Amino acid sequence: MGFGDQVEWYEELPSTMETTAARGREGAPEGLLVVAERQTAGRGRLGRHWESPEGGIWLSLLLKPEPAFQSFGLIGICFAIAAAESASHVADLQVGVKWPNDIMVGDRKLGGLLAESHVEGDKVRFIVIGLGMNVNIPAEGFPAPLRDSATSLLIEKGTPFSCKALISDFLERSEPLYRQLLAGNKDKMFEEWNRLDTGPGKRIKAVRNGEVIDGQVSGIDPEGALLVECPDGLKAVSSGEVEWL
Ligand code: BT5
Repeated sequence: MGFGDQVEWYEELPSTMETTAARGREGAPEGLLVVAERQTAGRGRLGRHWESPEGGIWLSLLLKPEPAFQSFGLIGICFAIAAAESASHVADLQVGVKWPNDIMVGDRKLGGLLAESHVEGDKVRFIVIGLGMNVNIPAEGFPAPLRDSATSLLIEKGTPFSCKALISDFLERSEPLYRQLLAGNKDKMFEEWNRLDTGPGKRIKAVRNGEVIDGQVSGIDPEGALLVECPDGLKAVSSGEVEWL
């Protein structure tokens, strides 16, 4: 089954992540797309809240990578590229990415990616990808604390865009990138990430196994970890919290 061959479209859900995971457990095929026009309990990474008012794209996609997939760190990278390129193409706008999963317009967050793997024993049974993108949300549609850090296509361009057209474009771009990733052809993906990456040159702070990493971002490594140039050498940060300074 191709991406989006099967679609469930809802006016409102708590979170598309849960509905898609439930379908995964029920044996739904790879490529199932679940879309909600509003979410009441949208979430980001590490259990953070994700604002999901009407006017955005809130979707999840079910993946069942075969053979067993190792490079989990690259999944979010692959879909973030597709999302940034779709927004850029549909809205004719410069859209970038920020490690690990942010879709950015300048310094503001246009959207974010979430990848959750569901394991059984030591085998990944399925992965649920979540994409949130602020499409037709006016500035007053965001709660006050987000107004300086979030943006939407409507805010950037002053005109609304078709969510359906954006979703189709995203599915058309992400599926070949994902298939190439599964086949081990990562060169094009890295090339595209490097072209869109807003991180290089910026300073970050992170904690890795109790060690504080403080340095300048240079890019990502072959497993999708963030590469940071520190006074005592190049270090890779693969997970946890990164503070962008
Ligand atoms: C993300 O998390 O960026 C991943 C967001 C994934 C959301 C999608 S929507 C469809 C699917 N169903 C779900 O329930 N989730 C997925 P993270 O990097 O943790 O960023 C979260 C932070 O972004 C929050 O703590 C806020 O500061 C900020 N934020 C929340 N809502 C936002 C919004 N709509 N636009 C921009 N920033 C937002």
